[in-house]
Amino acid sequence: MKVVVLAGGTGAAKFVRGLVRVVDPRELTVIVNTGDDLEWWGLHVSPDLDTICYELGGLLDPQRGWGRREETFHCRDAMAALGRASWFNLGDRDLATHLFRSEQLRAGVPLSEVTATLCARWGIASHVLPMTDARVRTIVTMDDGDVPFQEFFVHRRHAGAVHAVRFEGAAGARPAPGVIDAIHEAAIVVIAPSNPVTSVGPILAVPGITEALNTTAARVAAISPITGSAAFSGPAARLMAMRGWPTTAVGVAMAYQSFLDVLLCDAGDAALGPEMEALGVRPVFTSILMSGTALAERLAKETLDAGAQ
Ligand code: FO1
Repeated sequence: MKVVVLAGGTGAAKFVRGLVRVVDPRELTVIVNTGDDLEWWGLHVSPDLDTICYELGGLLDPQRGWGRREETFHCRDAMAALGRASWFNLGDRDLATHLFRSEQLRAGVPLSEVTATLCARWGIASHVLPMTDARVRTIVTMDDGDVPFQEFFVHRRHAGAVHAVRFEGAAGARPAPGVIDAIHEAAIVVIAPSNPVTSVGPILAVPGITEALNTTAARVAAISPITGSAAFSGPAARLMAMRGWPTTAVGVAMAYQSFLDVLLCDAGDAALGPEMEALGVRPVFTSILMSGTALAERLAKETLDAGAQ
C-alpha cells in the first residue's frame, strides 16, 4: 500500500517513526516543507528535510527532536569565538550534511537529487522529496518588519506579534520530481501533525500540490497538531488565529477542507465533531499524543485504518 506523508518539523518525524513500523518503508513517500530552509555560515540548511531523514536513518537526536544524535557543537563554539552568529545550533556531525548538500547544490545538482543521495548513503528505503527544488522561504511579518522563519522560530523563540506569513518564491515554484505522481498513486495521503500555517502551508502553496490533493483518488487524512485550543508545541495556535481559523481541531479541518476526508483528533475534543462533519470532514477521536514509539505506531495504524474506511 503506497502511503504519502506531507511533513513539517518534529511532530512529523515522530509520526513517521510510527508509520515505518506499520507500512513497508519502500512504499512510503514523505513530501517535506523547505520553506524553513536557510543559509547559515554560507551553507544551505534544510531543517525539515534533515529531521525526516535523520529519523528514517536512525540518526535523529531523540531529546531535541532535531539534529543528529551523539552530537557535539565545537564548530558553533569556534564560530562564536570568531564573532559569528551562533543562535542557530548547527552540530558538528550535522555540519557534514550541510557541507555535502551545499557543495552539490553549487555544482548544479537539484535539492531532490541531493536528498536522494543522502538517503541512499544513510540506508533509507523510503522516498524523501523536498516539496520543490526551487527556492521558497517562509517570511514572518512582525512589529519590526519581515523576518525569515528561523529568525522568528529559533532566535526570537516565536515570541512577539505576527501580522502575516508568506512563502516567498512559492508562486513561481514547481513541485519536485515525483511529488505529484506520488500523491496520485497513493492509497492514502497523511498530513502529519505539523503546523498548518508554517509547516504544511508552504507545501500547499507550491502550484499543483493542492490541486493534486483535490483530485487524487487517495483518501486524505490529517492528524491534528492541536488538542483543545493548544498546540502540542510551537506557535501553531497563534498562527492559525492570525489566518482567521479557530485554534481548535475545527481550524485544522478548515485549513485542509478542500481535500480532507478524515481528521484524527484528541478524544477530549469530541464535542467539536458536528462542526467538523459540517465541513465535510469525518473526525476520529483518539489519543493523538506520541510520547514514545509505541504510541506513534498505534496512531499510525489508526490513521491508516481510518483512511481505509
Ligand atoms: N531548533 C531550535 O529550537 N534551536 C536550534 O538551534 C535549532 C537548530 C537546528 C539545526 C539544524 C536543524 O536541522 C534543525 C534545527 N532546529 C533548531 C529545529 C528547526 O528550527 C525546526 O525543526 C523547524 O525548522 C521547525 O519545523
